[in-house]
Amino acid sequence: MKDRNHLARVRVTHKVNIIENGLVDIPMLQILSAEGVVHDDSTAPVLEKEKAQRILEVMQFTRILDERMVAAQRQGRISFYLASTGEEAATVASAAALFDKDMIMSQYREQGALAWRGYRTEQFMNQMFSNKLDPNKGRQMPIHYGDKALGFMTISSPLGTQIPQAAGFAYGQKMANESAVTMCYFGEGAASEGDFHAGLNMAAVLGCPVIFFCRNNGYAISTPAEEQFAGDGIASRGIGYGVKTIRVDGNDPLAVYAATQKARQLALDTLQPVLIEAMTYRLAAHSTSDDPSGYRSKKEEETWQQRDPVLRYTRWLDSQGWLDKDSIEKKQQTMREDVLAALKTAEKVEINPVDDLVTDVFDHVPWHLKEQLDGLKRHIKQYPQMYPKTSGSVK
Ligand SMILES: Cc1ncc(C[n+]2csc(CCOP(=O)(O)OP(=O)(O)O)c2C)c(N)n1
Ligand SMILES: [Mg+2]
Repeated sequence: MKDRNHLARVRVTHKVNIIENGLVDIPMLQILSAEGVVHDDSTAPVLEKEKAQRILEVMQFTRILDERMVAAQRQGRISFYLASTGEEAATVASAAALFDKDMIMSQYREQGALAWRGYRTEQFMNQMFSNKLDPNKGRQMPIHYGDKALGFMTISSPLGTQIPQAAGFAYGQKMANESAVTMCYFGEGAASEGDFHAGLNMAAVLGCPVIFFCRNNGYAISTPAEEQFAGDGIASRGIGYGVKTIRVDGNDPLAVYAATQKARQLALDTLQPVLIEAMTYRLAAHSTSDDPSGYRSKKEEETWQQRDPVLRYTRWLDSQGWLDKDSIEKKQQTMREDVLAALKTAEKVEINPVDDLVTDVFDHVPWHLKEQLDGLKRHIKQYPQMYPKTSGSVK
């Protein structure tokens, strides 16, 4: 049996030493300035033209989808939406640095990563309108997307659940000798959940090739980061768990791409997790149920609008001679039209039969669910005008 020595890494001191917050300096990688200029050419990632242009297109698509769906919620067409405005670089550029065979487990504000993977506009719509074409059969709130073919695990509402799941999934990838990693997205607020700590520790101890990607956007609904934790962000926690850690400017697509590319390579080469803390800002409201004017100033928002990742990246693409302004404007117009057309189509598709509420979970529907279903059917029969067959006809 091997002799253990848990003092092996312990240095003895003869003074009372206080280890303070800030002792470990965790800098933030930034490759592009807010003006879209590369600080140091030697650190810029190599990106071919088509991929570089697609990153912009997907960021723009995400922003258009967000604008349109917030409006659709305001018109009463969907019940809920959650925009990622201001965080498009964090999600799109990180997904762009992955391979298709890598698994993605996300929180809920990562529609950019899903769009990068090729989730189609009509798929977004069918999910949000809970219609018959939604693979989740309308059992989830809007924005709880998932797609097996694209390697994107279905989103779940309770915060942090995907973090230990991602550690486990990556462990499976390692056991199966797959040359692939798991990408796990979450917010800095979710990092307060016990699942974050369990997930990171498990991944570090078991050696799981997982990238923990924290979007530190400054808020968990109305709670600012300074009221959530006293430590140096989320990055400092990675070090505590023995997880290799990178802090990156989350509004800089080139830095996010470079950091994720490096993290992926490290995770695969060392069969160890890597934590990325992307410093960004939630320019949007938390969700359509939230009004940020009650807890933050316009001035603060304006400061972050100056750091708009889409604008920063557009300037860089232009400096490369890779920006065709006319075609970009045309493409954006087409995206707006496509989103609107897909929305109109999806809201006309029938919603799922109520029986779907109780199927797929138990082999035989238990009596208490059957009783509730029968009660619901009687109720619907009594008030048919309140329960139209398509969500587009809900008043
Ligand atoms: C276990 C659990 N607690 C509370 C909530 C309610 N809730 C939903 S989102 C959210 C804030 C999460 O903030 P963060 O992780 O920073 O993500 P962001 O919304 O900023 O992208 C909270 C508290 C929840 N969904 N699950
Ligand atoms: Mg947050």
